[in-house]
Amino acid sequence: MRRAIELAKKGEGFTSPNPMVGAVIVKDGRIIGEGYHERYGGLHAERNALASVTESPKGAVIYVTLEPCCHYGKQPPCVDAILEAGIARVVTGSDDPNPLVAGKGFKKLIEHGVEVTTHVEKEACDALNPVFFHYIQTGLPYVAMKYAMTMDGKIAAYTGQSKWITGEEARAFVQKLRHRYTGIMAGAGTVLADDPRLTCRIPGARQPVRIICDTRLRIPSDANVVETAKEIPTILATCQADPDRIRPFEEKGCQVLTLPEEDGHVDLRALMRELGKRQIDSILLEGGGTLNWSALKSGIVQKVYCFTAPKLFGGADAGTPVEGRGVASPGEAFPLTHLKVTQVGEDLLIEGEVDTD
Ligand code: AOF
Ligand code: ZN
Repeated sequence: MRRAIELAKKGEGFTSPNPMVGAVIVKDGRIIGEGYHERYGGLHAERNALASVTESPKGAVIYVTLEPCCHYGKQPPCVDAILEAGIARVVTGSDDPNPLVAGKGFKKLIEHGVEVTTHVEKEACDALNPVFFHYIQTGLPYVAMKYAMTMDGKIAAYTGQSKWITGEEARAFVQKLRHRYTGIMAGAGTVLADDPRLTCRIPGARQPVRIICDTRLRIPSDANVVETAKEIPTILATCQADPDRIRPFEEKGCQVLTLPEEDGHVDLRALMRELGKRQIDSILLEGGGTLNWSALKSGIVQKVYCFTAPKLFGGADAGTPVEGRGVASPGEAFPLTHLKVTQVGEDLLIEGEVDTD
């Protein structure tokens, strides 16, 4: 199963909105086939593993990180392929919450006399697909808030300068995140201040869809994200409905979503529903303090990546990662769980999950 997990990871960034899945076929204690889900719409892990066998898989065991599917989607059911191959035993890690599968895969295998063992290395298998599990159950994107700050909690000096807070390795790690997440979201303030491209600069990587929250449509129509919208999709989320204001952006290839207003900003829950409908299953939120607060308060954030640089800026007016009004007392804090701390070059990365219950 650990080998199947390694294989699954090779699909990272290419399978969304479907899961990363790996499979290994074992006969008489030897691996006779391996496969993983390589890209969205392509063969499932199980069928790739069966296609690679070096000898007959009759009577063999298949280890799969996710419950095999039993429905016709872009691909025919894996359960049928497993039965046709004469596999004797199926060992799985995660259950599939997809309503089209959800236990029906196991049921069909058992009905046909296949031995089924579930929840092997379940935690490690589940850790492959938090995005898929969230998206398939809610229809909403999985949102991860990412920021880089100093040890005194500043995301810029008092002049607004922020290049650079973290070192090269941490910045390279962020590039990997941009490959992994389907969308990347920032606010108008970031576009006005830095005119970023918000692209992934790893060769051969997938480019995230860019989502800019701009309540009043303040960004200039010659901003980098607008000028390149024909090559890399750019979605502008705004409360502005005036067609004359929207037209220049649409002419340059941007998709403009006019949404209701909530507390003076774009209604982020409405935006998430629209993005979910467009198959955007995950978003890396690289916002400033205002957008980060709105996102947190509206309950759309699932995860936080906090890069902490070993330096101090000071300054009462220097920006911080989450601003807005904040909570009135420590008891009202947004708690984070499942903490993970790693050193990335000279910086620390603290990851946590937002407790949404
Ligand atoms: C995958 N890859 O390796 C496995 C999946 O439209 P389809 O036919 O590609 O089906 C997608 C569903 O199949 C997906 O939501 C999940 O429930 C199940 N398993 N999907 O893309 C795989 N094993
Ligand atoms: Zn399948």
